[in-house]
Amino acid sequence: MSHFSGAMAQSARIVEEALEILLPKSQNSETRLFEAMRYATLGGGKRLRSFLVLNSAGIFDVGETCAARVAAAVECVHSYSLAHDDLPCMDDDDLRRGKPSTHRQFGEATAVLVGDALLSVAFEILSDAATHEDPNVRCELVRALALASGPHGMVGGQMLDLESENKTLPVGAVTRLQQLKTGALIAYACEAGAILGKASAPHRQALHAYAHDFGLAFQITDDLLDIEGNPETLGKSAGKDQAAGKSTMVSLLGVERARVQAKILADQAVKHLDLFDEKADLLRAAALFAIDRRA
Ligand code: GRG
Repeated sequence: MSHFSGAMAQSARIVEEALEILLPKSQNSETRLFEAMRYATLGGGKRLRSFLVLNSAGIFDVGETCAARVAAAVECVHSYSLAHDDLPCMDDDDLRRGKPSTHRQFGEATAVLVGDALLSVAFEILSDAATHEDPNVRCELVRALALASGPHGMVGGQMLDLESENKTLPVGAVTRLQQLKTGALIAYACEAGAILGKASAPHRQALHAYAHDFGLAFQITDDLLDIEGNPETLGKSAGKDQAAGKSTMVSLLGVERARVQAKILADQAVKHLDLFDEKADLLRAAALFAIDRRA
């Protein structure tokens, strides 16, 4: 196992443990909801956003417990978005992380509630004093996640995505859609470390710029995998974008130019980290992982 994949696996273990403790578990009347929340969130996924939180926090020597709580909150929002995105009224997917999607396992109404509940739990985690002793830091973490996940971020991007079916969008519009739908939460994951560490403005801006290019490179790779990937390795269906008539960087530029564009963005992302020392090496490696991954 390479140093990078070992570090990814370690991040996944840290956030899995945090989520195991933070997600509700009980024998009372809400048992089915709790079970479905745990099904949607635990035991799967690359935990890339957690990796970004833990390693951006690592640059500023933030304690692992605080960073793990923020990573868990980000994974709650991410898992909610996947559970809702898989619903028949959205992307209508039966498979997620190699197992039946949440609504296929628990029914549509429960999957809607799972998403709603996970979003609330994310803010419950961030606003708890255990996440950071300084209430201003907690408030900033909450506000930044609200912006990244709401109408000015992920949900806004999802709306643009739904409206883009069977339309050819210009490259600029596709870039904006992807920045909102996928990029905003990835950017939050990178900036959260800087918020926790009360980083200087230039350090924060550098992480923001890294996340911007990282997010676009990650999304172009997702679009390439949708065309070229194997559903067994992906753990989800492939060919969805083409079937829905969606404009992606791959449909607009073609496979080869899209691949070149993803590499340019990943290299640019790494360049933005120049003002950090070797503590940012795993973030540098993550930018290359974002474009070389198979799932
Ligand atoms: C329904 C509000 C709402 C938002 C949905 C994130 C999203 C917006 C939809 C997911 C659909 C999708 C395939 C988006 C492309 C990029 C992406 C977010 C892929 C999934 O993220 P990974 O690859 O997943 O990090 P794992 O399973 O590894 O966590």
